[in-house]
Amino acid sequence: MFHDRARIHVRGGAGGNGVVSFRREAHVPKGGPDGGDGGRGGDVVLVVDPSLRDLSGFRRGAHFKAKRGGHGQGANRHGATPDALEVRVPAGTVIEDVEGGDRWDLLSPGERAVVAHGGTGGRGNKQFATATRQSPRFAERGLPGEERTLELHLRLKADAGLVGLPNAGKSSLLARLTRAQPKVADYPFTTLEPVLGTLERDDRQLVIADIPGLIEGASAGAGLGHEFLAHVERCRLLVHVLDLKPLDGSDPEENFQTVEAELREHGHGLAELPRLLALSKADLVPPEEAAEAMGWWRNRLGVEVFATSAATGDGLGELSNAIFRHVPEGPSAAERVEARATHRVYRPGRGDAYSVERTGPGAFRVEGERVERLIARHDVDNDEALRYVEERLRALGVIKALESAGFEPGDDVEIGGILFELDPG
Ligand SMILES: Nc1nc2c(ncn2[C@@H]2O[C@H](COP(=O)(O)OP(=O)(O)OP(=O)(O)O)[C@@H](O)[C@H]2O)c(=O)[nH]1
Ligand SMILES: [Mg+2]
Repeated sequence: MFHDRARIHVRGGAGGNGVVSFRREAHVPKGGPDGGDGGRGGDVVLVVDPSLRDLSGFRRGAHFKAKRGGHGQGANRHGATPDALEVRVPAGTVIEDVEGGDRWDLLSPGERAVVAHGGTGGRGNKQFATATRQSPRFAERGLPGEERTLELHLRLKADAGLVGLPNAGKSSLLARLTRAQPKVADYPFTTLEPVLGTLERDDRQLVIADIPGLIEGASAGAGLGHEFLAHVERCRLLVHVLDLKPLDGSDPEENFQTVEAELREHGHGLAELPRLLALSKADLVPPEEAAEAMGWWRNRLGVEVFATSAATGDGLGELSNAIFRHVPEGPSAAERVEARATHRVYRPGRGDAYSVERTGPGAFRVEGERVERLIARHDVDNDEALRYVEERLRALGVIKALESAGFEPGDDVEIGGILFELDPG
């Protein structure tokens, strides 16, 4: 069984807390603040491991949690930041955070993506000392790490893809051309998952993908067509496998059109990929008929055409030479482009923006990432911490915004689920 999908949960480690501490020395009755900062939480990182072939190593709904940062300590000792938690995935894994909109595409061995950042550590009380607040009795808490649900899927890394209708003889060709052993049978939809095989020559290896049969409507999702078509997107060459004389009496020309139409409909450049045409099961027709068909298709398409038989091996040497000729050496254009693009596509709005809303008489709510982070970091039951929070809110313009919304000192304010009485001095 080939697993090309998985869903996992990842969570960065929480940041360590800053600490409240004061220097203690003999002869010094009360030293200054010396509470160290908390360390950052560990990241969760996905790394390409070339020894992995598919996503079968992931249990259903597996969770990956990185370690939390160490807490700060007295004497200005900062908490440690743990190593990232590395999760290994095969090359060609596409990672999507459907909710957040982020997407990473991991192609080559060793490539990495930080999918969940650890939370930042809290600052120790030393950092809050000012001329007017020489002995701060508060410190920041570390922030929770990023948390996401990720959909993983595998895009096959094949150089050439065998495409065609069900029963055309694709798997039989792959089995003869390579050492792969796909299932072959005389009914349609024998192949339900793509199978890869390696075409070998002294100096070069190419990966060939046997794609499950495409049917009319595949580009609109029929018969899992979407997914199969997505698999061939990264191929550099398509070998269209066409039954010379289908047993069901269907017309090869119509069959050819059906498959090509689906490739066009799917988009993503599939229709523009170079093509070879492999007329299959040539042993079932007289040699003259096979030769004639070859000439006819060659004229019509202007591409290289081969009459092949997986039964006798006829035409296979020529076909495999042509595959080598038509697949350029070196990484594919798609790979080069994708490798350069940073894998982050979209980040939901973040930062300093906030909104103020009146939720009832003498009650307000403030929303905004930066403001919520501020509250998460501080214990508002600690008077000194609360006073510090008020200072920051004033500096960020939040107090002004509250006042314009009708706020009066002593009113209730809710930020990030925490309700407190705000009485800025
Ligand atoms: N005589 C003859 N029969 C062949 C040849 N190639 C394939 N067949 C037969 O055609 C049938 C379909 O072959 P497959 O290789 O399973 O076809 P496929 O295109 O992979 O089909 P799906 O996986 O269903 O899409 C099987 O019964 C094969 O034995 C050939 O070269 N000569
Ligand atoms: Mg097959």
